[in-house]
Amino acid sequence: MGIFSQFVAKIKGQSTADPQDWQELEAELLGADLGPTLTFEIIRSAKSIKGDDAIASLTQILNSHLSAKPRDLIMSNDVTVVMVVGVNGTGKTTSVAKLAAYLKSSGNSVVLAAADTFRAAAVDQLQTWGKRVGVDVIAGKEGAEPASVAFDAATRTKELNSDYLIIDTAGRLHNKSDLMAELEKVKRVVEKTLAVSEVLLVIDATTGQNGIAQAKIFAEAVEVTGLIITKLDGSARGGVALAIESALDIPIKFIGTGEGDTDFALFEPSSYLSGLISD
Ligand SMILES: Nc1nc2c(ncn2[C@@H]2O[C@H](COP(=O)(O)OP(=O)(O)OP(=O)(O)O)[C@@H](O)[C@H]2O)c(=O)[nH]1
Ligand SMILES: [Mg+2]
Repeated sequence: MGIFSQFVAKIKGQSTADPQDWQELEAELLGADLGPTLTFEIIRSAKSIKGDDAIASLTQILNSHLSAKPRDLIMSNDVTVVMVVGVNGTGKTTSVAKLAAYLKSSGNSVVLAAADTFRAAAVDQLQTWGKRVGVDVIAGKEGAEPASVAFDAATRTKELNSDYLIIDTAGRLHNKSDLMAELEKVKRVVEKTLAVSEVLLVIDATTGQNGIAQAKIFAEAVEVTGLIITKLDGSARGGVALAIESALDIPIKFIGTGEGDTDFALFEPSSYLSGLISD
């Protein structure tokens, strides 16, 4: 059920919403992680809404808070390199595998780089995914520098002339500046061989408003070109997607809706918005 659906149902047939309707909507939006700033802006611009055109008006208002930047993956003439970054446990490795499966299903050759060298299990996890979705995984020795693994992967992928190289990185807390600087280093080193077309930040939809703080700090450390919002399945709190786009103008490119490799899709603003508005 969309976060606006109760509001729309209540004001149907009414000329305008009454004060109690607005209060209820405000509570609903805050509860869905839209955050105070966006909630206030939406309510302010929605004040003129009439019952009979509520859906169209709300769609237009919400749409104006989404990014106008393109949502397709930025392609390179050479191998297209995608780095996947984010805080611990947001779903980076799973999203790397899902993205690989998605690209492979449309006929692309894909190589994965296991640049999360922080834990041995991280490399195993990516290799298991690589086998499952049928793509090669390039890994270094345990404890190797993430930048050196990424560099080797870039060199190999260029030789192989694959279409895509997707680099999995270790989870890191956005307030750890040395770890944030490491991401910039990984990017810089890869770029000795291949341009990095995309840095995709993975945000867990259930982390709520903290997702905005994460996105802000990651975007300061490395040029984030897009977002993957994960765990949108079973989450009534997907409003954080809208809040991040509105605050930072970074386009959401993909969404994750489950643990399987096909639980992944391009972010489609119109279906996202109608999911928020209708029931
Ligand atoms: N329900 C659901 N679970 C997900 C989704 N994406 C990832 N997960 C689960 O979230 C957990 C963490 O996923 P990982 O891909 O290992 O996360 P990570 O960001 O790579 O974690 P670290 O490398 O430890 O930082 C796993 O149990 C995944 O199955 C999703 O879209 N929906
Ligand atoms: Mg991982």
